[in-house]
Amino acid sequence: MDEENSSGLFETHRGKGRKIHRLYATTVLVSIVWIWVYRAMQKPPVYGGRSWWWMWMGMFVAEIWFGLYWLLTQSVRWDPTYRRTFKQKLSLRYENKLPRVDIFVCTADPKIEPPMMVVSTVLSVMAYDYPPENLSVYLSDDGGSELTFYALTQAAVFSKHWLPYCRNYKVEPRSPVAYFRSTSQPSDAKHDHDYTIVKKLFEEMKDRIENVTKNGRVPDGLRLEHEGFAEWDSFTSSRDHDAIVQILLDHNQDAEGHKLPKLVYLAREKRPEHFHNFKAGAMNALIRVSSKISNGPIILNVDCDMYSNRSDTVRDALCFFMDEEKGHEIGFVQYPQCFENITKNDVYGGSLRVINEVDFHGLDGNGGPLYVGTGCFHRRDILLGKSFDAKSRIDWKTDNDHEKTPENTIKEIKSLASCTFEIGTEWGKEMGLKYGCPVEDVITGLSIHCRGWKSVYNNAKPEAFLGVAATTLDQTLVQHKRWSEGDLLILISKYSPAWYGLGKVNPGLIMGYMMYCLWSPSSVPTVFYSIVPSLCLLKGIPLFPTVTSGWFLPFAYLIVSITAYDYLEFLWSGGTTRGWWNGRRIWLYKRTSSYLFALLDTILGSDLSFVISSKVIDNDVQERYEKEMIEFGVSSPLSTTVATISMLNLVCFFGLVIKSGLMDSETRRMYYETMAIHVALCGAFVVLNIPLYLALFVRKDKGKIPNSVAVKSVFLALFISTIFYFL
Ligand SMILES: *[C@@H]1O[C@H](CO)[C@@H](O)[C@H](O)[C@H]1NC(C)=O
Ligand SMILES: *[C@@H]1O[C@H](CO)[C@@H](O)[C@H](O)[C@H]1NC(C)=O
Ligand SMILES: CC(=O)N[C@H]1CO[C@H](CO)[C@@H](O)[C@@H]1O
Repeated sequence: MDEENSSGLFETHRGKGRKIHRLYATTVLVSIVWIWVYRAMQKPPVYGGRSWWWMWMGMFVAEIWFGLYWLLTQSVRWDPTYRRTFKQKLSLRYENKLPRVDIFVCTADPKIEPPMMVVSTVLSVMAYDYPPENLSVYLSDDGGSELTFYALTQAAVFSKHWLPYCRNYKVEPRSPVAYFRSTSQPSDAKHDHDYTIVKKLFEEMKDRIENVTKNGRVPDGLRLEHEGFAEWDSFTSSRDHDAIVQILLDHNQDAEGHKLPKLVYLAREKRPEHFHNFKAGAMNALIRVSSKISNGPIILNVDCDMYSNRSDTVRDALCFFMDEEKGHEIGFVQYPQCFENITKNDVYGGSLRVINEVDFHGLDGNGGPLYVGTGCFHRRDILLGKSFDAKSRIDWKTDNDHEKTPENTIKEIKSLASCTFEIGTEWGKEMGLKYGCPVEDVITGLSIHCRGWKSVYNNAKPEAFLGVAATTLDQTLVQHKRWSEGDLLILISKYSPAWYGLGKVNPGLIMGYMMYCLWSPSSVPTVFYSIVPSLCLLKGIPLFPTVTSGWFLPFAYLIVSITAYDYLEFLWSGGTTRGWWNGRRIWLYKRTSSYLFALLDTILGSDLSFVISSKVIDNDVQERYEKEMIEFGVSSPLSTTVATISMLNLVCFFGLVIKSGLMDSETRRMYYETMAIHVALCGAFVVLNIPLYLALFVRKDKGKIPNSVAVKSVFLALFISTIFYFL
């Protein structure tokens, strides 16, 4: 279908090859059931005069878990859906009636999120190809930092030159940092002249901001430049201060006399005795404050490290909301989380490749992707708690009355951002983002789905938003611990997809949510499977069928076909072979450490680590990252667990080599036949972990495994295997 012939503003395709996939999935399901039957019918192994039934049961439970979990993953592979928008048509029909759009950027700490990065993101969204009188950009600064405020005042000045430059030369991307990093001097004389001027202004701004950031305070001389700094006179600390609201640009004019978007700085009130609910609290304050300033019916939410890489993204999203036929059902439009810092073979699996290219398209087919907290457009009324009503449609043509924004004094606006405003209201419950969960965005998205709305996933290329991915192993593991813990908390909360969603949303979508909610419980069977079969090699206790038995078939088929499928899917999603292999390693590390600790923390109610992953890293870490060497570096319970499990497999592997060396050839042949799957599993773990062994025994750089972790893991591995051997 091309743009002319279809009537809507977007079109939807179903994925290809669904029949073949379903056939394949059926064969996998048969093998899974076959294995269950094997476990149920066969007797546990007897060794040394004892029955090892507990191991057998453990394997059985793990295989039941993996089988059921595999079924969940099929929900997102059953009916993948792809979207395409028609921005030209939007322009033809609605160019003069486009709605107001409010953009929320959230930052929390100037040390972890450098002000220069934050303002670059702000500038990228201010420069959208969209009528500026309908665009308002809000920066919420939970750090309440005058450094960030200073950076924003500088960005406001620079925007007067940057926006006309972007408009005149249609530059992409519109984050100045990304633009000047990726482009060279233009050849056209006039463009070249303007490029040089803008680049100089940019470098000067950057120097000023970085100088102030480095000094950690704004010098008195510079404070006089903007009256807004007076707000910091009564400031005690980032956790104890009044609300600060500053309208830095109120549709002022740029250097060429065109209007600029509104630009607002907000630091909500903070008091030590009031809990602030992290980002959800900031978002809710932004929703209220913006309702008195611009009150755009569409809200875009981006993280401060995710700049916009495409200037037509707002128009793109509006094609969904303003579609005459389907638009009124759509609650939010989610864009993928993409990263610019991914190395070729993606050592930390940070690109979320399969999630972006497979899972989310599948979720879209089942009623909509999750809200992931960044790169997401919402309708304001839906965020405020509105339920779906098939009869109610928005008439965008009339809902664009600028005069409706009431004139409020700043004092009234500030009261909306106070600590006490929400007391006794539905904010955080039925209104705005939900509180009480580390992944507030996912649970908010779920409640929107439960109120009857659909969401859509728009994965158009080039990528619309680009962020910074984790560049050390520890950051990766900590980040996944937080995600998996948050998802588990959703599962056991009042808003669990398992009971709250039941009957309200498509069962396929419930399965999709469950896939993420069950990340952390999956750690237990994975840990069991990655330790016990290897340990059994030491004694020769067979937990799997021998090669010559018919029961061997389903195991062999599953191991080969699932690995091949996974590999092909990764390549299809745009990855490399090494990238896939690296991804398998990180998958194992995440499952055996992040997810396990998330589970323990949830059960014990402890908090082993709640850390915001830092976006600043030093030079030699960056260098090793670019060389794709895994950065172990720090000693933490997470890395110790990873190292111990890997060492245990290495010990078992050596045990096997020694043991089989002492056998005569006939016994050895028998042994390998009965223990074939054990040998394959243990061998695969050892090969997968080669980079870890190198980091443990060979590497000398700072990113190697610290000695304390090395000693602990080697000792623990030897201890566990010795105990088991004499058990
Ligand atoms: C950086 O800050 C210092 C101290 O405030 C000041 O003396 C210096 O001139 C500044 N440098 C630039 C390039 O702005
Ligand atoms: C960002 O946008 C540019 C220009 O449209 C495009 O060439 C580039 O591929 C995009 N970056 C990524 C990482 O997709
Ligand atoms: C924080 C960080 O690692 N930034 C890097 C992201 O990737 C670009 C290009 O590959 C580097 O220039 C940045 O330093």
